[in-house]
Amino acid sequence: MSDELTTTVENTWCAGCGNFGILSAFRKAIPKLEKQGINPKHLIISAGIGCHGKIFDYVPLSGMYSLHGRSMATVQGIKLGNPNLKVLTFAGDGDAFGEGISHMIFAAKRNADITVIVHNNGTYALTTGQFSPTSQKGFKGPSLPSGNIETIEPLSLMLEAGASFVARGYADVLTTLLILWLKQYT
Ligand SMILES: Cc1ncc(C[n+]2csc(CCOP(=O)(O)OP(=O)(O)O)c2C)c(N)n1
Repeated sequence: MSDELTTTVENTWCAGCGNFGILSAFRKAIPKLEKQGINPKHLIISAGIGCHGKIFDYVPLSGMYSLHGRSMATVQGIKLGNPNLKVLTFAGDGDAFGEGISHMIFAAKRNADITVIVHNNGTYALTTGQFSPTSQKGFKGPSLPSGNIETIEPLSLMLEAGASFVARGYADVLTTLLILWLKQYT
């Protein structure tokens, strides 16, 4: 496993995108977790479809791409197949709280022992900026030129559904959040 945890795939995210912070935080967390006894070979990842999903190509970990809104189900399946693995998926906010919202609620309800990292940019980025369930009120995009009038609070929703750990931070804080979460199971 390379120290930098990089791959040869060209990064095509737009300059300044928050996805870079999440990628960098994730790369920093892996060696720290390894020191705490979590073998990266036993950390399996997945991703939905969207800009966020490209992160799957940028880290040399095992796993499988999923479908839009379905990666929470994919990692639950992997976990069921081998409960000794740690499973983690990256999801967009459209992915997690639009198309995949039922998977999120049921995974939280049944305490599925999966980690979901939501790249919450408040828009459907890959498909050019339509509003998503977490878009701020007033957000204007190609599908809603007059401005968004409704939003949801993802953390309260997950807590209400029964999630055992929820946390939210700016992309760079993720290293700490990841370690905190995974540590409680070691
Ligand atoms: C079932 C399904 N519906 C719609 C699409 C089209 N689609 C691809 S990416 C995307 C939006 C992704 O937005 P988000 O999940 O927020 O991720 P981001 O691109 O912002 O990282 C959509 C609607 C799809 N691939 N599959």
